[in-house]
Amino acid sequence: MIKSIATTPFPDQRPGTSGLRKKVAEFQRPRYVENFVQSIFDILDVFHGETLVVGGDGRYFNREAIQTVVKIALANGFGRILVGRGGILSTPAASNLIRKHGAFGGVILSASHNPGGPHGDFGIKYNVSNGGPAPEKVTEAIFARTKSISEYRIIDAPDIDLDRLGPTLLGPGEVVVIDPVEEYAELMQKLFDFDKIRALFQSGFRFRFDAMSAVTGPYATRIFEDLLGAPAGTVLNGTPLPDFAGHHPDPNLVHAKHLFDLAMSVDGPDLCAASDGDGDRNLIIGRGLFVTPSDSLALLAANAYLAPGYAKGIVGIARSMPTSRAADQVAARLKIPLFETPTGWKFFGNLLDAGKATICGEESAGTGSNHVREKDGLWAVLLWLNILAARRESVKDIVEKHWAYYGRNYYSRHDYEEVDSDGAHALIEGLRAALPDLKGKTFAGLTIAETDDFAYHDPVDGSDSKHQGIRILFEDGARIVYRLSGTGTSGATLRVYIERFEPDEARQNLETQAALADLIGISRELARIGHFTGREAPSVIT
Ligand code: VG1
Ligand code: CO
Repeated sequence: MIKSIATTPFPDQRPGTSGLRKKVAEFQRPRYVENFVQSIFDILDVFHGETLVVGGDGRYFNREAIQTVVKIALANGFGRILVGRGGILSTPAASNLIRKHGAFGGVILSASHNPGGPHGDFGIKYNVSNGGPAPEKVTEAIFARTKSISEYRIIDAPDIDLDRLGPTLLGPGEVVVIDPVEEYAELMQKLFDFDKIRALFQSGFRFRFDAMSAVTGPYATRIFEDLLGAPAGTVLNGTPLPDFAGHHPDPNLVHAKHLFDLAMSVDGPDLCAASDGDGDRNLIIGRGLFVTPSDSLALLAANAYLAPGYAKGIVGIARSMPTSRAADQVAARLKIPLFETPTGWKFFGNLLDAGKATICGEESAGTGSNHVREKDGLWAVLLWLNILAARRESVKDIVEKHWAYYGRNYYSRHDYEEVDSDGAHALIEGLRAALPDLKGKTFAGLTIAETDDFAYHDPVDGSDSKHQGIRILFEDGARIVYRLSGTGTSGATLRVYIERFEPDEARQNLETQAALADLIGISRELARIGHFTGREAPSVIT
C-alpha cells in the first residue's frame, strides 16, 4: 500500500519569511508538492505513530495539496492526521490544535495575504510541536534536503472525504476530520470576557468585520454573531472562496479601502476590522481613526490586563525590528523587557516558550500572544473589543490618550513591489557598503547618529541571524530601515520603514506622510531608490 516513487530535486524550494511560497502553477508541477513535503519529513526526528495537524486557508489548490500531504504523512509513519473540515484551518487555529492535541507538528497550506485562484499564489509551511513556524535551522535543513531528494513515499489510497467529520482508518494510520472552529472558539472564551463584550454589543456598539472571502469567515460568524450576539450582517464576506472573490485578502488601507471609507463616514461603525487570507493578520479602524499595527501592539500591551487571560499582567513584549518603537515606551513604563527580533513570527517562538514575552507583534498587521505560537487576527480584534467593552471609550479617544501619555511614533512603510531583483539587491549591497561612512552625515538638516545591518542573537537557543535589515538612526531618534521582502513571488520587493517619535501632544495630530515628509525624501535619496529600482514612488504605502 505504501509506494516509493523516484524523483529528482527542484532547485527553488527555499522557504522564505513564512514557508515556501510560489505561484500556483509552480506547485502544480508533478512532484513539486511531494518533494517538498517528503523533504520536511526526511529531516525531522522520529515521529512514528505521532499526530500531525494539516489545514489551509481554502485557497485554490488547497484540497489537492491536502490529499497529497496526508498520504505522504501516513506513508512516512504518522499515526494520526487531524484535518480541518473542507481542508480549512486558520493559521492560529492550526497552531492551537498542534498544542492542544500534543501533535508532533503541522503542515499549513497558505500564501497568507497574497492573491489566490489559478493565477495566484500558494504556500506550504511546517510548524513544530510548540505550534509555531519552524525555526531557521529547520527551514534551512528542509531546503538542503530538497536539493538531494531522490524518492518520496506515499500511500496508494483513494482521496479522503474532507467534508465528513470524524475518523477514517487509512493505510497504517487514521485521518480525523474535525470542526475547524470549535476548539479555537473555546480558547477565545477562556481569554476574553465574553459577557462584557456581549453587553457592549447590546448597548448599541456598532462593529463590522470583513473576512475578505478568506479563512476567518466561519470563525468570525461563530464568535461575533453566534457567541457574542453581534447583529447578523456584522461579518462581511464571510464565506471562504478559493480565489478570495478576486481580491488580495490583505487587510491594509489599499486592499480594505472600503472598510476605511466606512469607518471614516460620519455615522460609520464604532469599530471596523479585517483579517487576511489565513487569519493571522488584523486591521483595526475606529470611527475616524485608523490604528497603525505598531500602535495597536503598544495599545494592546498597555491594556491587556483588562482581559481575563492577561489580568495578571504581561511579562514582556517582543516586536520585529522594523516595527515602530511605540511598544518600547509601554515596556519601559511597565518595567518589563522589550525584545527586538528579525521579521517573521518564527523568531517569537523561543521567547514565548521560555516565558520571556507575553505579547508579540509586527508592523505588518500581526499581533499575538502566548496563547498560540502564531500571530492571530481574531485574537487581536477580540482583545480590542474586550478593551473597548471595559473602558467604554471610543477607539479614537483611547489612541489619543495613549499618545498623550506615551508619546506618538509617527510611522509608515513604503513598499516598492515587484522591482528588478538584481537592482534591489544592488541597492541593499550599496547601502551596506556605505554604512560606516554615513555616520555623522547630515541630510535635510538631520544628522545620522548610528547605522547597522541588524543581527539577532536569540537569547534562548543562542542562534544568530545576520543581515536582517539596514538601520539608519538619526540624532533626534528618527529611524529609516531598509529590507527586502521574503514572501514575494515575483521580482523583489523593497520595504522602507520610516519612523519619528513625537512626545509633544500639541504636535501629535499631523497627517502621517506629512509628519515624515523629510525622512521620506531622505530615504529615497540615501538609497538611490529611483536609480536602483526605476521607481520614483512606492507602489504601496501603509
Ligand atoms: C511579510 C511581513 C512580515 C510577516 C510575513 C508573513 O514578510 O513583512 O512581518 O511576518 O510577511 O506574514 P516580508 O518578508 O514579505 O516582509 V503572513 O500573514 O504571510 O504569515
Ligand atoms: Co497571514
